[in-house]
Amino acid sequence: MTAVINPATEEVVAQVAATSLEETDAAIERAHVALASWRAVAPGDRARLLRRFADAVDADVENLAQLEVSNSGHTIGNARWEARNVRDVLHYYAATPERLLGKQIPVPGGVNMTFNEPLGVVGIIVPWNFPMPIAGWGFAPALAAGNTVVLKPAELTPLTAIRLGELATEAGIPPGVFTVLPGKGSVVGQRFVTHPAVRKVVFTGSTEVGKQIMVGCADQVKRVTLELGGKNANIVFADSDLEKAAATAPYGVFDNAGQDCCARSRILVQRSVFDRFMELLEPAVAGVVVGDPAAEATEMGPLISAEHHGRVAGYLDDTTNVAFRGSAPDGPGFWFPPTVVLPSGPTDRIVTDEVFGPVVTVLPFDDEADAIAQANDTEYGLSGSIWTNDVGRALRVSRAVEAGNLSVNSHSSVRYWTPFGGFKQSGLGRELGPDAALAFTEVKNVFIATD
Ligand code: TAP
Repeated sequence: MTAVINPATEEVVAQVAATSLEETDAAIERAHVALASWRAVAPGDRARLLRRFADAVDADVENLAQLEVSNSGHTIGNARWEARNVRDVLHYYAATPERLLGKQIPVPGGVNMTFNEPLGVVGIIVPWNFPMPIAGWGFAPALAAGNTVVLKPAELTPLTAIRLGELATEAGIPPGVFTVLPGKGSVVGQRFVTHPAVRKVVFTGSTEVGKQIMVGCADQVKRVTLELGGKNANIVFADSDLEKAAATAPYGVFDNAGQDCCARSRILVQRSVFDRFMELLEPAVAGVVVGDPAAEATEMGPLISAEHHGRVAGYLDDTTNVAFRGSAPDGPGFWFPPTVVLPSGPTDRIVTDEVFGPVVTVLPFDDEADAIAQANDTEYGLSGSIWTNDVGRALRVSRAVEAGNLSVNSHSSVRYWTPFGGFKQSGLGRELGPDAALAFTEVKNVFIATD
């Protein structure tokens, strides 16, 4: 049994049994057996089952949200959004089974057509920072394309995934088609990589573990999608709406206590407006409401664990030039205040590493070329923001920044209608958007002779 801890109170909220290697193998076998009947379900019926799953999630939004608040310390507002995101993503991909269109290709001597065939069993490995949405981005398109799914939540945050598994069953998703397997990465997750019946691994987590997954998958030429770390730039030009850029910057980085691969954790500000930006940023940071995640007004909760708190705190010491900080409660809970750092330069560890906590650095840049160079001076390439009122510059800089998800005059990263994923060491492949289900298929090409 693994104790599940509420990070806001440090109290045990549940005990969850860890799936063993033998139980993992048995679940993968059941998923393998279920494949034949699941892929044979008529497309309209598979769509209907996914919509029923979405409706079951919709009816359970408040329960799922409360579970996430107590398990992950997410604010209640965020947790509701996350549960509704699972519902919406299921509805979006419920449209897929009836639209998995192939092609008819003109060839001499006959007819050539293509089919999008399901891959088989898909193994999904989920991190602790967004337990619900990241699970849904994997299982909804995978199921829609006719695959069966085994899913491993993070050890720290299994409760909402377990509940989603129950809701799938209640909605009529057949046995073996979608199985949630709480347990250790080194046992359950690793078995997804090595078991030959698992034909694709969808991994979201650290770049370090992602590299191991990629190496492991190579052994069986297993398909893999990797959504990894980020160290994203928020580039503020002098010609932008500086008030709006400063007022929103804290929410671009401190949302989910900075435990967000898309957190804009490097603010780059044009030198001519640097001081003014910092004047505007200070009250915005002070205004972030940090506290009990169950309270409706709360904007930021605690870090996920004592261990992670130690890791984040390790980035700051007496020599760190902290410009200013927000507030955080005293007492139990893994609290860390929003923190703004003026680093000595772009090579400081706090500028180059993914801190994955509520810590942001602010550095000046001289011109457009300098901003682009600094933004790209990282091994990561997941997301970023550009603040400017010059539409030409917005497009030029968006095209030049090496990242998968950019927003202009906004900090939005994830919209399920559009592809999501990273450049460079931030990942491999794309989730979400209209083509995501195709990433869970193989193209088969069939020639029929007519002559
Ligand atoms: P990891 O330690 O990499 O863990 C992620 C998941 O992988 C967990 O379920 C973990 O299981 C499992 N795992 C660990 N070792 C494994 C192994 N050897 N084989 C198979 N599975 C294994 O990451 P984390 O600390 O939970 O999450 C934070 C990181 O995720 C950050 O770097 C963040 O940027 C990244 N992230 C990226 C994105 C996107 S979309 N790009 C989204 C969210 C998070 P356990 O629970 O047992 O450790």
